[in-house]
Amino acid sequence: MGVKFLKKGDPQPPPVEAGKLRLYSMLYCPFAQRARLVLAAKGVPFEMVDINLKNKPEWYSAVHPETKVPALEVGGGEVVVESLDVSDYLDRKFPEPPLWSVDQEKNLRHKQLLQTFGKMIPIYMKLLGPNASQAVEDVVYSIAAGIQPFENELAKTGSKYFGGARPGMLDYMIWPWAERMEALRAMHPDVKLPLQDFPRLMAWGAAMKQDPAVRASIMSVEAHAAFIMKYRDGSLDYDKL
Ligand SMILES: N[C@@H](CCC(=O)N[C@@H](CS)C(=O)NCC(=O)O)C(=O)O
Repeated sequence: MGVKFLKKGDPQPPPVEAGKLRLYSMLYCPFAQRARLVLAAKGVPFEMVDINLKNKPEWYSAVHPETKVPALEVGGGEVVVESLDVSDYLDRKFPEPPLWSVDQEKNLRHKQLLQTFGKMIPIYMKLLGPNASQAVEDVVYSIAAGIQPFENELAKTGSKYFGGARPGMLDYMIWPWAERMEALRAMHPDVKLPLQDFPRLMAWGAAMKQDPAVRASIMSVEAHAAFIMKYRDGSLDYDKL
C-alpha cells in the first residue's frame, strides 16, 4: 500500500501546530479507524502518522503511555488517547454533524450497547489468534448472541442506521469490526453464519458502505484477509504492508 509505518530509530515528527490535528494510527487497526471515521464524518483535516506496532519508535511512549493507537495530538502538547474518548472529544470539538442524539434515552441505550460491544472485542480477537480456525465456530455463535441486542435496537427504532437517517456515534464505533467480519467470513467459507437471523444488521452493513465517511477508510475484503493471515502466522512485516 506504500504506507510508511514509523519504527524504532525513526525521528519523532515535530510538535503539531496550534489548531491542527495529528492522529497516530495504524492502517489496519479497528480502534484507530474509529477516530478516522469520526474525523471523516466531521470533514476535519488531519495529519496521519502510522506506527509500526511490532517495532515501535522509542519516542512513542511519550505520546501514548501504553504505546497503543489511536492517539490524537491536538497541539500545545495535549494528546487524547482511547478510541472512544478520542471520538467523543472530536464530537465535542467539532459539533457538526452531531454524532450523539438529542434523545438522551436513546444515547443511554447506545452507550449500553457500546459496553456490550466492548465485551465482544476479546471474543473477536480469538479469530485473529494462531489457533483461530479451531475457535472460529464457537466464536461465531458467541458473536451471534452478542449482536442480537443490536438487531433488536434497529427493529425498535425502524431506522436505517443506529443514528437514525444518518450514521451516529454507535454506527461508527462498531463499523470497523463489521468491516473485518466480511473478510473473516470469506476466510472461513465452511462456517455457516445465522445471517438470516439478522436482516436489519445486514441491511445496516450495506447502508454503511454507502456512507461517505465509511468510504473514506474502507478497505477491501482481500486487504483485510491478507493482513489477518500475516497477523495470525506472525509473518507480518510493516515495511512490506
Ligand atoms: N482500548 C484501546 C485499544 C487500542 C488498541 O488495542 N490498539 C492496538 C492496535 S489495533 C494497539 O495499539 N496495539 C499495540 C499494543 O498493544 O502494544 C482503544 O480503544 O483505543
